[in-house]
Amino acid sequence: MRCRKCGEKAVINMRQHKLALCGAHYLEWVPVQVEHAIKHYRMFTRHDRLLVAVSGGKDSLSLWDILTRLGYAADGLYIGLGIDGGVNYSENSLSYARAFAQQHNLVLHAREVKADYGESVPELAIRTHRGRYKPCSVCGLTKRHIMNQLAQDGHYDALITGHNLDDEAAILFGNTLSWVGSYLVRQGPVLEADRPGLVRKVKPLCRMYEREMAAYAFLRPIPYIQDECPHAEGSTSIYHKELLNKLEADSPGAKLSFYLSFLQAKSRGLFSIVADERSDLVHSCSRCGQPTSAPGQCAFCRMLASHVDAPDANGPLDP
Ligand code: Q46
Ligand code: ZN
Ligand code: ZN
Repeated sequence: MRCRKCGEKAVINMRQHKLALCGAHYLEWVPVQVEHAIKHYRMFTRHDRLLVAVSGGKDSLSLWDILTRLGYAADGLYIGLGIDGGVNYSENSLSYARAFAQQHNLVLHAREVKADYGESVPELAIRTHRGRYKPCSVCGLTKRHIMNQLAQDGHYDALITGHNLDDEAAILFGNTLSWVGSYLVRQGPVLEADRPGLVRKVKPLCRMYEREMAAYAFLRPIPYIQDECPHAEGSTSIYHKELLNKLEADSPGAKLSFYLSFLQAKSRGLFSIVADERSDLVHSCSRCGQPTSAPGQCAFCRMLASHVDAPDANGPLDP
């Protein structure tokens, strides 16, 4: 297989794009694709201050790298969850994020859930009975809360996450299986700050396959934590990713078309009734001021204060 641009030996063949490229041309091609998504979905401009949520993994560090290469002003935010899992997961992931920031002379805000709230994510999950063995629901709630708070306090124009196409297609697949309209209507490359206290959220990698991001990190090269979070094992979203990979293997481009067709249907008004219903759901948490869909405290503050299970009223199925 030869590079389409220069005829050298190709290092990646993207059947979904009918495109094979050598290492040098691939490293040029990826930022062009990301820039295209940023412009197409009107995500942000070079005048905006951006905050990238970095986990130490390949997607978020590659995204930070690409934004920096493209000339965007992006600081990083790392959230220490206090997850060990026998592989020192949180500590190791922080050291990859720190090393990247240092190497590129970038600002990294590092927050520790335990230092800020007295308990790590696994400890919160056990105390609040929201997942003794799987702290993912507590984790998602906590990360959303801290990311939004820090982006607001730091006056950032947008919060950037490294969700790739595989993540987005799996979330969409899960949301479609249960047909939760309010989740579907809020899923997309841009989540506008349409409620007081909510920071704009964007996903510039939403059209990039996970495999493409792994190849980018490998070729740059960007050292990143190879271990998955130990709690990811056996999760529904991984199962959905596997199903979609089978579909993709038989029908290259199926994941991309599943996601893009959804966005197209949404832009044509498929979920407009659900969107109208949500416009009434505007409340501010009485404790932290962040938006919530019910009067009183938000799901995060209720979780901190109580031992009782509380439904997450804050957002879509988004890890
Ligand atoms: S970090 Fe947190 Fe994920 Fe680990 S505990 Fe679950 S949600 S799996 S993206
Ligand atoms: Zn080439
Ligand atoms: Zn609150």
